[in-house]
Amino acid sequence: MTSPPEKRQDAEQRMLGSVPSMPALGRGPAPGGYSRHDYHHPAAGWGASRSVSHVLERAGEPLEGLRALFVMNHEDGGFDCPGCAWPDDPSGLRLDVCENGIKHVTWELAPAKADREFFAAHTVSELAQWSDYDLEAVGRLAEPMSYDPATDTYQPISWEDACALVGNTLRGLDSPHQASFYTSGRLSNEATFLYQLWVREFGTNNLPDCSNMCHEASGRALTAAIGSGKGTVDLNDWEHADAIWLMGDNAATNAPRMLTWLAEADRRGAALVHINPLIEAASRRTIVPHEFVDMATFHTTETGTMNVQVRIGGDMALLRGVAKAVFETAEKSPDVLDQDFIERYTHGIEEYRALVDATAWADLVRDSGVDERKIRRLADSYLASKRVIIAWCLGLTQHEHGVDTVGEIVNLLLLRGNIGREGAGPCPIRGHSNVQGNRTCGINHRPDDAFLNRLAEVCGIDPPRRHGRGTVETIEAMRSGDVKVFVALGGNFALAAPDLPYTFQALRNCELTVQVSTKLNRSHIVHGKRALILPCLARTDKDYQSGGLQGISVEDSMSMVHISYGMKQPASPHMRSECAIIAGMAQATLPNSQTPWQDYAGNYDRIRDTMARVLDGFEDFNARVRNPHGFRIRQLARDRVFQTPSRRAEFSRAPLPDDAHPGEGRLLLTTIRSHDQFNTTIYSNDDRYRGLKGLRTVVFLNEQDMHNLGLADFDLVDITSFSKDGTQRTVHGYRAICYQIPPGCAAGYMPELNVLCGIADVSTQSGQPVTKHLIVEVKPVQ
Ligand SMILES: Nc1nc2c(c(=O)[nH]1)N[C@H]1C(S)=C(S)[C@@H](COP(=O)(O)OP(=O)(O)OC[C@H]3O[C@@H](n4cnc5c(=O)[nH]c(N)nc54)[C@H](O)[C@@H]3O)O[C@H]1N2
Ligand SMILES: Nc1nc2c(c(=O)[nH]1)N[C@H]1C(S)=C(S)[C@@H](COP(=O)(O)OP(=O)(O)OC[C@H]3O[C@@H](n4cnc5c(=O)[nH]c(N)nc54)[C@H](O)[C@@H]3O)O[C@H]1N2
Ligand SMILES: [Mo]
Repeated sequence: MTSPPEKRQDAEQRMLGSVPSMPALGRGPAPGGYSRHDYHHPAAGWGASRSVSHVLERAGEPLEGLRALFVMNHEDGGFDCPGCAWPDDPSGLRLDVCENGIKHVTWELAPAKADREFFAAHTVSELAQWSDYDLEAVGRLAEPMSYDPATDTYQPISWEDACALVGNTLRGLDSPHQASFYTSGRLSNEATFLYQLWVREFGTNNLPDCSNMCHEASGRALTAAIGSGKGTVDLNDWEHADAIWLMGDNAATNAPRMLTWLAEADRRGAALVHINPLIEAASRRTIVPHEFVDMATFHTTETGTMNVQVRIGGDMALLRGVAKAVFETAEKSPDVLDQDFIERYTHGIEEYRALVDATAWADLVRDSGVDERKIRRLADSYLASKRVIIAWCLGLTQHEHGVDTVGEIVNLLLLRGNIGREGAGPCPIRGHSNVQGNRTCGINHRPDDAFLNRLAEVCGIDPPRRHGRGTVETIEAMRSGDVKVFVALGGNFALAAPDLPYTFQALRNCELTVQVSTKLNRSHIVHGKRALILPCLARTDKDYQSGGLQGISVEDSMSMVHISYGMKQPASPHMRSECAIIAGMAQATLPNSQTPWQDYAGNYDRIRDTMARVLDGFEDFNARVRNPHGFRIRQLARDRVFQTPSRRAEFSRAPLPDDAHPGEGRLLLTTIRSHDQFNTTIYSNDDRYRGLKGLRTVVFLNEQDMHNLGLADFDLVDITSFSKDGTQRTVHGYRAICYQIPPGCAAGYMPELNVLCGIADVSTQSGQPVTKHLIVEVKPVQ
């Protein structure tokens, strides 16, 4: 790397879109040609298998890659897919793998080339100019490294010295609240439990996690409404639903194994409703991924019966419109409401009904962007279905009113008793493979007293009671100097967070940043004054401890907990398991601790025994987790036991948001994933189902808006966002693309566009960055 400094400076700035008059750089591979066409093929199928063979080829380990697949998500000795949190098929009949799962697994199987030679050859300033794709493409991290400011390189450090550095720095703080401990949702249940135990024994609840940017709104709304932060349905319910609504979820890309269930639902005549500003691939046709006969004969299955193209942020108005139509019908036919259920199990319907009655159709139509006729059709479909599942993902949560919107989903379900019976219920589609388990096992910056009391009693510690900092609060505190040490168990905080330049500065302010990771990423490049990279085993790696080969457990989107064993030798002998790393850091931090850290790290059964005593639903954990398909954590709300203060399911009564219109000349921008990425990990610059090749620095616009702005496809534009606090941010050199999206709405990719989400752009309801609801102006580059 010998390019002159001023040129190199450009690459970093262009990835942030901050160089005027220059096309921005995306975070994928080096840009080449680009093109766009309409995608008419079914989702999954041969396009998927072609894309998979490219990934395997590029990884250079095709055999390993394939062998891994055949044990993935299988009950005996398999490992849990490190991709999304969609459950495994309990019948075991389906080869439950998908294109994107294969990409994630292959990504983990890389050789450990990020070693001391690599780091000696590249300064951190140089690496800052590399794309995020190039950083991860180096390979797995091989050994612990410590940042040396004198040479601006990472240098090898022993595990003992690394742990001592963490322990000494933490003990040197004035208060434990000056440290913050992040989790990304891949951490196993066992490592999660140890992590929060270390942090709470140390003395803080500063446990931000990726959930603070993901489904926080769902958890809060569900807890208020049904007394549990989780969905109530399982796959058996998916098999018995008469209608499945999919709101704000791009299933073909982000939970592809769901396609199998959507196609089967369609075959038995269930109504499938897709509510999304974009018409996504799962709402068209699919080839069910596991049905190779179908692939060979090119037999496709419908996966969509109705598309409702809601305005960005218009979901709550849409749901309320459906409720209004249901109440209107109930005036003539009261039985369309499940009176028995409502009387026995719910609270607040009269106030809710009055609120809905008082809302004019004109407001509902304007705010949802969907006409009254279509809303009434949706209501007819709802009434025609005995058993309804409403599933949703980020399109609903990353908004100012995410909590209220999820509350409105529950309202609608409650009207017809669509909860706590077969084939019906609320179903948040969780993101990372163990993000739900992380919360179950104690990652929560706002823990409740009951949990802390159990932890205190069983583990003999005195956990802090004061609530800690979530993700955005942590960024602000690092920026102000209130948090001085940042530890991350996985993830890529620097890039996943909002307001990238602000977050970068916050991380750089820290005295020490510690990243426990599998691959090199931006969060190692944007670091504190001192910085550690600690390489850990991944889901596919065999994990040997003093007690022999260890398995870890995870919980999927539908509360199933099962065990997972790695299947290959680690790519480097210096990697450690996450449990071992946490135990090492904990011992160095807490020299007088009574917690048996080394016993825990030596045999995870020991951790599970303790977890069984602390966590509800984990009784007899060690035995039950070894059942062929694990076990389901009992969901009381599934049995109509609602642990709310009223002991009933609560109708929420939130006013409609008044943010439907961003102002003259402005658009609402939502940030989404392409088909070829996993959050901040970018596999290629393509987005197959949206027909786009070779480009990530784009903004999708409605035809009318393109016309008004005088834009043709691929014209360069600048995008300026307007933050809640009155500040503005601009990315330069993006390319406009005409797309089927409602007028006034725009979409582009995360993490590139995270620059546009100001640090103040956080929901007051959930603390989540409102990354699906940014107010922007798009201007052609002159
Ligand atoms: N392959 C792959 N799988 C993944 C991930 C990945 O990056 N790659 N990420 C994982 C994680 S952590 C998560 S949380 C999930 C994310 O899964 P998704 O929620 O599907 O992720 P996004 O791409 O952000 O897509 C949001 C969807 O919501 C729609 N949308 C945007 N705004 C609105 C709105 O206002 N209303 C409605 N109704 N819809 C809207 C978008 O058009 C898009 O279809 O996937 C998980 N699985
Ligand atoms: N604008 C915008 N921003 C968003 C979102 C959005 O929709 N729009 N979505 C948000 C959401 S839903 C989420 S979940 C966050 C994601 O935020 P994160 O979870 O922080 O980010 P990831 O990109 O999933 O993290 C990838 C890194 O995790 C590490 N890793 C992978 N596997 C393992 C493992 O097994 N162990 C350990 N220790 N490390 C591992 C690797 O080093 C890899 O580089 O981003 C959020 N940011
Ligand atoms: Mo997520």
